[in-house]
Amino acid sequence: MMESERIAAVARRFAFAGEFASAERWGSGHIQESYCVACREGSVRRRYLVQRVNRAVFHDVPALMENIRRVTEHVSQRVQGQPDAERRVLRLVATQDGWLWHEGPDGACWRAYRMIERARSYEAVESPEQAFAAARAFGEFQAQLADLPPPRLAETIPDFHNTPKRLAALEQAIRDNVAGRVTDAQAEIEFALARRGLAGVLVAAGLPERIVHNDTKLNNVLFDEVSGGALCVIDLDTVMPGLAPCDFGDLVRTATCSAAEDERDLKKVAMQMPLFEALLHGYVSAAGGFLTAAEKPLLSAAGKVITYEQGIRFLTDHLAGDRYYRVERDGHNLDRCRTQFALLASMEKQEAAMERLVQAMSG
Ligand code: GN1
Ligand code: MG
Repeated sequence: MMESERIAAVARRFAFAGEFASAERWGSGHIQESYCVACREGSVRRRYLVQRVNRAVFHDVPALMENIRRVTEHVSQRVQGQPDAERRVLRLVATQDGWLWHEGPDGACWRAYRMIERARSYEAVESPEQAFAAARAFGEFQAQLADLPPPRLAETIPDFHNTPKRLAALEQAIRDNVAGRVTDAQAEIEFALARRGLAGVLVAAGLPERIVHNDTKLNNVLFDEVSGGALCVIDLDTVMPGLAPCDFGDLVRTATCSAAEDERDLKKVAMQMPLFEALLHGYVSAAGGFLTAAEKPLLSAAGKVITYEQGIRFLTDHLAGDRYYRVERDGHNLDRCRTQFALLASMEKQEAAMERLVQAMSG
């Protein structure tokens, strides 16, 4: 079956308004497979985001979808009454039979969201104002979920930001050397192992558990195409119990650097202090009210830890033969790892300045 026919068949299972018109590949995620589906009803055209859930990564689809249902319904109540409320949260669309996902005959699981129109995301940050807005959006998201009623959300990927376990997985991948790539990645392996001390900085700090997003890449914020303001955060697959500084750290990783995550020219990779400052102020403007005295000081180290962890994850996947992240070229995960480690080295050089900003803000 042609891809478009396959997506059309999936789309027809969902309670979309109108007739299927077209489908195209969408977005730049490394894990899920996304399509933009357009439907037509008379002269009205509506678009939906249809995603195939990667079951190799998300083992418990019912638990994943129940998390997302609870989170989106809760945030939707919280934004009610705000201008443009329907564009401030993702909303699932159920199947014709009322299910939150559709399982195809081939075992593939699909889900659908309403498309948030006149909105876009960015792969690289364009201004301090944008960094501020992205960080504020993730801080607001944490604040909106602070009073989510029990039960505890499911852990869709256990130990997701458990950096010591990520390090242990790297060490295992080095021992297994299944793809025979260890020799060529020696420099990166040494870089990683020389910084083992970073792994425990967040997880061993005794921080409170909160509901966090866990994948706060800059490209997981939607901005209004006209005003440029942040509308909402997307990619809710890893929203689960976790640590607030991890969310801030992943923002620092992705929004202080204007080079792409897989940039091969490492000279372009640097942590830019004005962007760090904008992120810090944006995040604290929304989250400052609930962050504790244990969490706040860790905002200076969070970027380093998460950048380190992400470098380790890319390196591990490279050594394992590219089984987790989607790759588009040979050595893609190694390139991504190098970018992370170059960014981490840049953060190490600017550590004292980052600490000063955080102290000034907490004091
Ligand atoms: C993956 O799917 P995407 O691109 O939003 C990954 C994140 C990584 C990120 C690195 C479930 O996110 O944890 O930080 O790639 N998501 C999962 O770009 O592993
Ligand atoms: Mg994403």
